[in-house]
Amino acid sequence: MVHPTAESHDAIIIGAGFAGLYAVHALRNQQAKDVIAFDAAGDVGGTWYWNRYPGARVDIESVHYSYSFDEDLQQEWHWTERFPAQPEILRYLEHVADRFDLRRSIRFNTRITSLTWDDDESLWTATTDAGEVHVARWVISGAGTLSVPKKPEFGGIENFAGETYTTGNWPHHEVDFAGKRVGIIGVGSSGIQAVSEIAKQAGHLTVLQRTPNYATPIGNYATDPAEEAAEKADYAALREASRNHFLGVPYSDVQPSAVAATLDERREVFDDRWNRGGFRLFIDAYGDILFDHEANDTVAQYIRDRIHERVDDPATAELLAPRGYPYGTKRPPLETDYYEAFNRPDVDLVDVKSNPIEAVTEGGVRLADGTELAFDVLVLATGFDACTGPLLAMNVTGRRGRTLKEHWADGPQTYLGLMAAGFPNLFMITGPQSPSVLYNMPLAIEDHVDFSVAAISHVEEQGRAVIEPTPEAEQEWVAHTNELAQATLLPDSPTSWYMGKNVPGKPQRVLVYLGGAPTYRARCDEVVAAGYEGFAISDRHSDRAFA
Ligand code: NA7
Repeated sequence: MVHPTAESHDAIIIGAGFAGLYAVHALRNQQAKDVIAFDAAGDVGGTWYWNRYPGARVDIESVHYSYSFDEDLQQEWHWTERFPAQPEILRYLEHVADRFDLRRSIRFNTRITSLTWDDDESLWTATTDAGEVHVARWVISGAGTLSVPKKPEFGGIENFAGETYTTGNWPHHEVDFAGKRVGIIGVGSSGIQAVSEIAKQAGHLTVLQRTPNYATPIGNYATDPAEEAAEKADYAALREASRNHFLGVPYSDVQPSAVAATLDERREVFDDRWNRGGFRLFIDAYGDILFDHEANDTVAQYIRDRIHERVDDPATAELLAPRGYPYGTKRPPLETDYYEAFNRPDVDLVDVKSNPIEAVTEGGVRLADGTELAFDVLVLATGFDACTGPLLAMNVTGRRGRTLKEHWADGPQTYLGLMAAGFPNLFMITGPQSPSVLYNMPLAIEDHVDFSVAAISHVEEQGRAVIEPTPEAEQEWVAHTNELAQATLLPDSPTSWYMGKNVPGKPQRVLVYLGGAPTYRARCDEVVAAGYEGFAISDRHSDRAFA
């Protein structure tokens, strides 16, 4: 039974980042639906609202990492840098919210605490931490992929007498590092970006590293007006090329095989991609890097050599040089002067793999061998409960009282990474087992929102009310995504969040679709062309009637 004080809408949208904002626009402005969106943040931005740490910067050129849905928007907006920093991306999203009048449909500072499907009414009921109740036929979750910070395995943070900051939940006020002893835990993308900046500001910086990372130069530069004009002259073609690329960027120089190339040829290709920056070394060098150990070894050794060139102290360089897992199987970070930071006399590197962090103490951090590291400021760059965490945090209950937590007890189960069997009318934008973080996010989001909006229209045009994947289609998709992962080197990484391995106790199953964005998009198109193959479309009240 619907709650007596519930507010009723056509659709509930979760989040006000790239996904939630576009979903509000697509459903409300383009489809004239009554929508309400929620975000725990005080304003729009999603990831770019929370991740305000020093050095936070996008890893894909913003000319590509931006919305494509509105030609005037993409023509008029000007990026000042090739890879802009967080404040500029946030300004862009604020501009989008203003331009399309989105804020009036969004409740900020409001978190969804439960989402429950009503089998009889075929409606979702959402409760919020403000005690409100909302019902809607449709739910679009733009809750994000990297929005729930991981709880550190070590205890004692509450005992620390100094200041503690988490990269994924950074305060709005300026943090003053001057003259302070700063400790940073974690050298993923966030930690590596933060180290370069904090090193310049802190009295002393200690970097606590567990697994060294294959970080490569981002190659950022101020926007070149001629390059910008050329890109805007045919933006549509650029977007088309992005959508037809594995990672959603218009790179076109990938060579077939590192193994087949000679040493000199490889060196030339690696130097070129290294110098051009971004993800070119990862995705635009050789096609076999993610699939073949021998190919991967060539680029891994190249990166280690470059690290040794940049770090003065050979022992520090060796500690920073990753070994024992393939390049690209953990998300490769991009950096600016990261390795040079360790040439400063006021920056230290501590290996917490051989000597793990035991606990945070009143004065700093205690390691397993009893060493006490004294800090005034502690920065946690320890990562996220990726992909599944944000959805599970909403306490979702589907058909017949089955929770998403139960459904995903052995790892995520979805169809197309977009919906789960038994959770009707709930669209998970860039959900687990979709290309998501391995596809340029704004484009991945637009594709998913467009698919969801089209599916809603399709159901309604038929005079029906419910769409959900069949269990069989879901099982096939899970098997397919696992098979794709097994064909890559990804399972070889001991700690990769792509595989759910960074969070103790998390089921280890691949969280992303590894067939590449073009194959994925083609599959989605086939599904639609075949009349939403793999989905059951039914009427309200009825249990199920296949379309
Ligand atoms: P990541 O990439 O998950 O990195 C987290 C880092 O924190 C990584 O170096 C971890 O080491 C380290 N970590 C986590 N727990 C510990 C403990 N207990 N002790 C020592 N070190 C620890 O998160 P990021 O925020 O940097 O990046 C996430 C994504 O955001 C990024 O990939 C982009 O897509 C944007 P480990 O590797 O587990 O040994």
